[in-house]
Amino acid sequence: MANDPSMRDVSVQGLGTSGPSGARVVQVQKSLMVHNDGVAASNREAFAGRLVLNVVSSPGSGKTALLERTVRDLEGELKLGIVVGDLETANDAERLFAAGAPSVQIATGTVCHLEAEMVARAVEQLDLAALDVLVIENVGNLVCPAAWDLGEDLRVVLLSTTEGEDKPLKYPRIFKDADVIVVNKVDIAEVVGFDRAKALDFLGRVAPGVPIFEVSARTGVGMEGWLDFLREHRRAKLRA
Ligand SMILES: Nc1nc2c(ncn2[C@@H]2O[C@H](COP(=O)(O)OP(=O)(O)OP(=O)(O)O)[C@@H](O)[C@H]2O)c(=O)[nH]1
Ligand SMILES: [Mg+2]
Repeated sequence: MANDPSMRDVSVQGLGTSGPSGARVVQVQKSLMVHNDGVAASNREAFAGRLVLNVVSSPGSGKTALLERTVRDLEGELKLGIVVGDLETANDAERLFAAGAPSVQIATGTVCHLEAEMVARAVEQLDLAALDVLVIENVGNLVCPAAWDLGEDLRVVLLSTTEGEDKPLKYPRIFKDADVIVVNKVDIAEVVGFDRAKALDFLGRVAPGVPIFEVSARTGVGMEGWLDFLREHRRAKLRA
């Protein structure tokens, strides 16, 4: 957790017992964010010409499952490359590679989000010129990734039906910053008692006007709208 902004406060304060710790904490956090924003801007330049997604959600809501299906559904049409962050294991990169996408795993150790520099280093292992879409699957967390620009065009936020409808109200920052929201696991919505109307109402309040796709990464229900959204944004990126 040492690189999460809020946790950085805690750890720096713990060390700074002999000075004006408050001022120094702000300085450290600010310089980290300024540095990150600078690297994110150069990522954006380096990634030019391809659509770049930053996919965020709580652990287990189906980021990798959605991406596996997206890669398979777009095979032969759009070439996706994936950078994926987790605290440990290369499981997700292996799944995504098996689905057909070149994939790079970042093991963040104790850090609960990806930073622009981590992504820049990971992308060196991809043949960027061969990709139409670069996807960054962030570490599963509804809080930490919010502040960190990675150089993406679109921030994709997932909410799964198993998490409860109130998550957009409890974790508004991440939903507020979304460019698109995917509600996943609609195949089991009924059995887990998911109140769809309530969820859409809460999402609409926190992220008004943001497009929402309701899908099942498992069965494929609802995927067409999501895929069309990607196609359209890919075209817009090329025009720009
Ligand atoms: N029923 C159902 N299960 C799903 C769906 N999508 C994903 N799952 C299951 O949910 C679990 C977690 O899916 P992942 O794709 O690993 O979730 P994730 O968000 O990538 O998880 P982290 O990377 O650990 O944050 C797995 O058991 C998936 O099979 C879905 O649409 N319906
Ligand atoms: Mg995953």
